[in-house]
Amino acid sequence: STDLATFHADMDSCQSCHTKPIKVSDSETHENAQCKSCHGDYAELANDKLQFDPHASHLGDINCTSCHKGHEAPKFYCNECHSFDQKDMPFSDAKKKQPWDTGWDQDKIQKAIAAGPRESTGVLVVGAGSAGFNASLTAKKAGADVILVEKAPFSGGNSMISAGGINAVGTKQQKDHGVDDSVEWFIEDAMKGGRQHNDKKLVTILAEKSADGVEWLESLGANLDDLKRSGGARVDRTHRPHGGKSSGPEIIDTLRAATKAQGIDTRLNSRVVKLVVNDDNTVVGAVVHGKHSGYYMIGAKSVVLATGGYGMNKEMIAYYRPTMKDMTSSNNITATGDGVLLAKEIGASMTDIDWVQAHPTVGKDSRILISETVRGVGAVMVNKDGNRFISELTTRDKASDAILKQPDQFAWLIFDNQLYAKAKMVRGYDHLNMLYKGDTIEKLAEKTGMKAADLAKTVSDYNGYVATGKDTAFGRGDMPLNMTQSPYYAVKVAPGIHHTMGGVAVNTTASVLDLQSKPIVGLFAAGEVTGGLHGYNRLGGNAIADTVVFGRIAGENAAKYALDN
Ligand code: MEZ
Repeated sequence: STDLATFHADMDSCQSCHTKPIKVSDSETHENAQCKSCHGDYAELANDKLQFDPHASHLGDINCTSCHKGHEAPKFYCNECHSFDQKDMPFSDAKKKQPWDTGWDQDKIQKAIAAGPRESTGVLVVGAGSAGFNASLTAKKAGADVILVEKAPFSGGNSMISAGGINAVGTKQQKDHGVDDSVEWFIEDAMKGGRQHNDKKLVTILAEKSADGVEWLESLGANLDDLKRSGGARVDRTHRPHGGKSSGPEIIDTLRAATKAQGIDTRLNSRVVKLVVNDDNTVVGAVVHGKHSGYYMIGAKSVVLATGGYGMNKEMIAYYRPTMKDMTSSNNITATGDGVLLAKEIGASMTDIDWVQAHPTVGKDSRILISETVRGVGAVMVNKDGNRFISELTTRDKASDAILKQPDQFAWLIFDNQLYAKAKMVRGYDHLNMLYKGDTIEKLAEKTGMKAADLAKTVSDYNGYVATGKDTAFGRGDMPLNMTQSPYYAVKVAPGIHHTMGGVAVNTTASVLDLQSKPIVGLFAAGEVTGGLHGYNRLGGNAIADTVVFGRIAGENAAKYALDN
């Protein structure tokens, strides 16, 4: 046999990968270190002979054992969104089951509770995406002991695959770019985008603390120098890494490294399966299922839920938002709503739980998000005939609704070579064979099936609006590029599930509320698992801002509670 384990054992016994005696931690830390010590890190493994380099991907620096399995066939994580084994259509659907989609052994959970805590900590953070990392780092800085657990074999959550950036007002970047903005405008834009259903107190905190959030990420080493406009924002306030890099891996790699540098006990392959409460419903810990360690209880003074949304939980989507049950999802496979289910079980209240955002531009029949950045940088959106039908910079709910009213319910994003040169992520879509290309507008129409005369008129009209600075057809506010430089490109898009706005009810201290709107003592939450901040529709760039601002607030208050009790 040539499986990885046999191959390595033949070379140098089981100790090629394992300690002696063999003791595998849930994070497979020793094994991953062994992989890198022999094979080098991802930068060293980069192989420019491959069209796609899985070791230099937009996932950042994830564990080797996320894909490579010693004793079984590899499971390539990239194939959760792409299908690199298929030539024609390199996309997967969103319906696959993951190991954590199975039921849990209630007997073993009860036994773990009866046995009492196997260990104790001040703060237990559940979910290692941006909110969880920010909560952990802040709690640790405040002096609390922290354990961070993540069910997946890699950290990063949905934030890791986010592409757009983080919204903030009053930053140095806005000053340097001469952007006039205010906290009031930020609040008004978010409230308008959320159809005035947002919790204004939460929105105000987000706006007021957003610049501090960007500075904090920069202090940890993230680059967020670039600025762009997102849908529903009146000015450029979405902060991104310079050079067109996706913001998710930049932020997550930074947070992951900071967490490691702080020595925070981070456990992968470790799923929280139950919150444990005492007789007065105070949270006193959680039962964890570890891949190698089985069921055990961690006693904790406070718990922070940072488990993300439920955009990849088909049953929850079908239950809460039946009209979207057959839609694809741009989400990471980890977004299965665990926190909502865990909190509900102990009596937490939910806010706007049935509000789910469809992102208007997910690659048609794929799981690949065509970032709002592409429109922000200048792409134009047309229907199957080649006609515009809405401002490209409107909010996502409106854009998605408008696409679904077009013939065949899809749209094209069109752009020229100027945009291709400017927005690095577009080259990624090209590598994935998602782009149609024509040397002239007529050729592009021919390739895509659009009506040549309609498309030519659309482009000519649009170039006129760019020249006068006024879009008299649909009132688009910002038109950074005209469409004059060959070749021309198009990518086919349709709405897909992107963000679950609803979730556990929280107050301004990130405490989870019960059905009487009283804090559940010892329980905090931050990020997409919560509801209220975004109302009925989130603005692009406000999710990462949420995870940073409220992740930090949750971490601070969870630490304070842990240290005081
Ligand atoms: O915040 C987001 O969801 C975002 C900016 C997404 C995107 O289109 O890139």
